[in-house]
Amino acid sequence: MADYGFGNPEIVEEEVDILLIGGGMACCGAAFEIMRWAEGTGLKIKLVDKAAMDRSGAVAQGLSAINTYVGDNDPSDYVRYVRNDLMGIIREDLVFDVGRHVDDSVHNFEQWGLPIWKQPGDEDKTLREGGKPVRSGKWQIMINGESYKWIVAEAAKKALGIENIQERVFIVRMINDKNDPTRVAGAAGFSVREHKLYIYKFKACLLAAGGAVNVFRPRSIGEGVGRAWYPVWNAGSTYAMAAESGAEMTMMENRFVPARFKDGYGPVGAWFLLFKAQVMNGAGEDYNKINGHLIKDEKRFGKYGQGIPGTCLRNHIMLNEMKEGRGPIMMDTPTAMAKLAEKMTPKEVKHLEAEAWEDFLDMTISQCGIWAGENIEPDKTPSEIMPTEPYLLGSHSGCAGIWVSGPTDLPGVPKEWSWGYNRMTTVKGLFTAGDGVGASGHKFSSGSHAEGRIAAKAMVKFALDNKDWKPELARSVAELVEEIYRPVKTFLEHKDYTTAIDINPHYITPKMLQFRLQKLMDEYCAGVSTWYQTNAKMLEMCEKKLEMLKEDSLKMRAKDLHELLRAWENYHRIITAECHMKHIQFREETRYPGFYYRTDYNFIDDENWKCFVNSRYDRDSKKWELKKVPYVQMIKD
Ligand code: SFD
Ligand code: AMP
Repeated sequence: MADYGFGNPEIVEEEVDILLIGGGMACCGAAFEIMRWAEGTGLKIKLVDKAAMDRSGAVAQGLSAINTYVGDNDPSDYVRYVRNDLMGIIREDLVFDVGRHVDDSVHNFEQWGLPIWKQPGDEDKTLREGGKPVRSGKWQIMINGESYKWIVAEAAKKALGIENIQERVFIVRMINDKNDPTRVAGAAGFSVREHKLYIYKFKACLLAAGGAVNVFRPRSIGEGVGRAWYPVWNAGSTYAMAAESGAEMTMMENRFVPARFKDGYGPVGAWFLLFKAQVMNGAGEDYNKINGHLIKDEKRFGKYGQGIPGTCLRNHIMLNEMKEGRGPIMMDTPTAMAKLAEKMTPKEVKHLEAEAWEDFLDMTISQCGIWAGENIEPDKTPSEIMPTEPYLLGSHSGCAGIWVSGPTDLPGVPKEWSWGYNRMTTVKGLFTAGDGVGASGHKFSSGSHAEGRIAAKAMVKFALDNKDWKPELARSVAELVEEIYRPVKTFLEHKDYTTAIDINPHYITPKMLQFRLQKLMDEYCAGVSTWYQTNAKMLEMCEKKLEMLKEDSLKMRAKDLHELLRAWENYHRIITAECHMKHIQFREETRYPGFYYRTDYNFIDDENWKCFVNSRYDRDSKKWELKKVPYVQMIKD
């Protein structure tokens, strides 16, 4: 074996029955649930997270709201809300399944110590005991959530056992079975702290490594780079590894472009829903009132602009204002706070001011940094709002992801949507949840946790049904080491060619490659610099440039473990980006105005495109196949 400079990595091989990949909301849900079904079966279960579970994933900084709590509402209504927000195309079986299970996760969070705001008089009652939460919206409830992830991770660790958890191992490759290429049998990754390569064999795994961030050029520059809304350490691993192992992807054309407090990326939900703040254009006008009619244009937006506008359509109205030169868009925080304060005592007003800060201190601390740095007091000065760069995700207000098997007990669902094990992908033994599951957005933190639990139960069944099956890896250890350490080898072979370590004709640094990916996605695949617009010709250019980038990515260098991590994150981003681009290219309409526009088909075309778009990647030929899959409505309007 080649010598990688800091010696060959130590190889750690381990066989388990079930591997949970990721330590975020979905995997914490799975870890908590799985022991209830695996108890006494002798199944060996392990969780690997790239980071430390207490603060890993999207909930790292905490959250201020739980965006999915059904409570007194009806799960069918939840389906209607998600369908409306995601422009008519969702897997209603999956969404309903989340809706009927999500509250139990929320009740558990409270039991484990998460403070949930209650209505006056109900402060001492838990939700389970019938305590009424403070709702910011119909589906959202307010929490004091700085320690949300700690609390959820603690319960997961306790249930699974600390000895079954491996932190700081970055999984980079799924490995199919030697005898059955339609089946997954293992995963490989490396420690981001030690010089060790891990190879796991298993019967089933939950691939729930979050969504994809930093695929597009971010608005942040210079020292601000690294500030994004969604978690920068989720680099598309879920989508790329699933696609490379042959899993069918769905709705990867979808993305989420959140309107956020500019530069700090502070979420707007609490301000819109709880504080009832209005946004205005640069002239101080309520542009939603003046120009809200734009989305009523039936020729362009069909029936979708007639009711409550979905998230992308709200963006559309905002983008119009900016493009017409009527920016900046401002959130009128002073008026909202003054209105709320009208009926408050001075003490209550002080509390309200504290809440305004705490909303961000609990979830997006950098927003407080911006306020402090720019002398903004939200009760006195409005704050600028702007749509961010695109993110790919399946759990928040987007629905990119993997095509999975659904529950079997719901009426009106096509038989072919369920192939035995809930949340299993089209690859045998490969399950997913949270951001991984496509066509089923608006799960948020709570729904992702619940979905992890749903998958856990099905995985135990799968592992027991396959008790005597032995995984055999299609790839040898030597091949895997060679592939995974390629960036290190490239560096060592060529590092002495020049005197400047970062400049070398034989290699490219992961940082530079990332800039290149982001630039081309931004400029050709509907990023911020083209106002989220693209067309067939631009996509053709994008495709060519991505192909070349893919070739050049084999020349990424890694001078240390940190760069090896960065290099592999980029591989995952590139496959994810390619999938996103292919889907946008295939769908010849503009299904999500405000998230992206196909300017050559700048309208919603229900007649031809009210359907899922699914794709499959062939790792050997490096080709994608795309197809339409009929949408089926399960819940009546
Ligand atoms: O304010 C590997 N989210 C919100 N949800 C809510 O319920 N309320 C809110 O208030 C929400 N808002 C919000 C949210 C997220 C963020 C970043 C902000 C604000 C600033 C969304 C939820 O957080 C989100 O839906 C869930 O967390 C999704 O769960 P999941 O499990 O799909 O992803 P994860 O939690 O990010 O975990 C991913 C894990 O994978 C690990 N990982 N491990 C091994 N190998 C690899 N290759 C890996 N790659 C990643 C990560 O370390 C992590 O553990 S608001 O905007 O609306
Ligand atoms: P956000 O903070 O933007 O991530 O949103 C949090 C929650 O509030 C999500 O469930 C959003 O769909 C919802 N939300 C945010 N802004 C609005 C709005 N203007 N109208 C209705 N719902 C919103």
